Amino acid sequence: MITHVEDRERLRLDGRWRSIVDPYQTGYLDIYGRPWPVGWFKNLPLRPGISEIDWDRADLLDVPGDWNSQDDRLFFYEGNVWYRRDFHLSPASGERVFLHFGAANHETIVWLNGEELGRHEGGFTPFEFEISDRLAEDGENFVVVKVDNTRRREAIPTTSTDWWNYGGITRSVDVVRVPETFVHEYSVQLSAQGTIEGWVQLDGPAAADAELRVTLPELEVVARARTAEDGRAVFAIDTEPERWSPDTPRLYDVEIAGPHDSVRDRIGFRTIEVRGTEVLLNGEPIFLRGISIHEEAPNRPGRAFGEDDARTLLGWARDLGCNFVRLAHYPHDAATSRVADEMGLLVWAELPVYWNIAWEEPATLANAKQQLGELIGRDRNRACVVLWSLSNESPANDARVAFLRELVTHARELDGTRLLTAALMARMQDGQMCIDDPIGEQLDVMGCNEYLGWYYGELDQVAKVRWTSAFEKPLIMSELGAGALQGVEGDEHTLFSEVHQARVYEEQIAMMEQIPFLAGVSPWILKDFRSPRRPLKDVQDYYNRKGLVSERGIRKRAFGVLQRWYRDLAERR
Ligand code: GCB
Repeated sequence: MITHVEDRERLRLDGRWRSIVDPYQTGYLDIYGRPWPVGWFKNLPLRPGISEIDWDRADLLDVPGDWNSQDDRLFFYEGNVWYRRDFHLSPASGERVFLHFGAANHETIVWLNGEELGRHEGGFTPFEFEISDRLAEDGENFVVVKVDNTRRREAIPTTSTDWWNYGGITRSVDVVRVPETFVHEYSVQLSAQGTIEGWVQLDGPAAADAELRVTLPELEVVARARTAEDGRAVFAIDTEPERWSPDTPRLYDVEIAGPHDSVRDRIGFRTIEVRGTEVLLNGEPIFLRGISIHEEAPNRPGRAFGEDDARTLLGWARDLGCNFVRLAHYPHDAATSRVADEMGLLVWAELPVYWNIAWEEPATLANAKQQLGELIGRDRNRACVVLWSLSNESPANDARVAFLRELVTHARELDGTRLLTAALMARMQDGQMCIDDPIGEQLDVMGCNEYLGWYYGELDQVAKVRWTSAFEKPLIMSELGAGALQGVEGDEHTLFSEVHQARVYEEQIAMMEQIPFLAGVSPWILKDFRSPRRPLKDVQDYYNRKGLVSERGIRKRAFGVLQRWYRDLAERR
């Protein structure tokens, strides 16, 4: 995957795409379920049979964007939708061209000029195809994309979740142009020893034995390196950058130049580690004052995308007093971690290995590894990202532990510099909440989701609950909360009232103050979000109401409760 496509010469394909809703896959499969050699991807003129369509008269959908919130008929739709978009670009010698998707949910097949480019499975990570040799000589190209968001047991996520299964091309699409030999991927980070270290991977016919330069103009340093046979070079720069932190989110210009091209990035430098039950940022203990966030748009229905949405959502987190966000339950847009880098918000980034997936299926594990690789590949240069979370509330059985062990190994191979976590569950034992999930052994930081005072436990007893752990490790309380419909005041016994939700927060805060190994918190959740599991009429109406703000961004009482605690903590710790 090309690192940092944002800085490449590119043709944005965002905008209105032709679209056809195809619940029976008529454009793809014949009556016996076999793929048509000549399906809708061929863009043929109208004729009886397979081509009883006219692409030029088809509906329009916005890209990026989920289809559910663009057309009332598609609100609950799960299935196939076709997209088509034309663009003008002729092949040019010495140039390579890639078609890059920020994300499409969930399974995607892409054709260019009627020929299949490839497929991708996974709704939240980027993918791309090289199209250098596939462009039309006259420059008139058409892309056809089939996106299928049908839920499947073996998929990640699996069939049951607590969020909306938004379908479509949900992030930007770019045609990216680079020279024949180009800077394909790179990593630039502060090492534990305090030097800037990294590697650069060139791709192309002149990738071997090539000269590279990594420059940080503000520090007046240049590292030079030569690539090996495989086009890869490692480098180290002995310099003292100012450290990136929530208080000083300092980013440096970094230029990576190969013999034929260069890329510019903005990168922060910090260290992150664990000492006993503490998390250390730049060698100092830090308490993570966080909030969980779903990727739902702040000021309109549907999936969030791009920089503006990220600024609004992360701005609310900042107002709450956060120095940390949990980007639940899947990788969010690349723009979000860039904005978090700028705003100084530490990030927990998460894989959608959620609840009870098909642990025994080799293809499921392979797909989890693939999504993890795509996420790490995209965000490895973001200083804000300090935690990779591998799973949420999965059952502690053997098959799952074996699965997660493999993911842990894979994550450490891909990125040994960040902390690994997972949102676990605790059990009540002898009146205490106890964390002893065996996978805790493999993690650096334990996450824990608990709903004392809401799903279980007496509200006025929550503050008295004590916590133990089988592991001498830091704990992040990765979820806690209660539902409340904004505007319903009620009293502390009125379910779904603001007062009741605020009381749950007060009790929870009193309880958490007593947990000696607590290193952070990310309550559930910043904003009310759509969920098919939440039909309660006139209260939920298909929203999970645990937000601290309503779906329109109006603050509930509990926002103020958490904000006060965070202000207090910021002064104390
Ligand atoms: C959880 C899940 C989260 C749900 C939440 C809830 O434990 O991790 O995805 O939305 O509880 O509201 O029940």
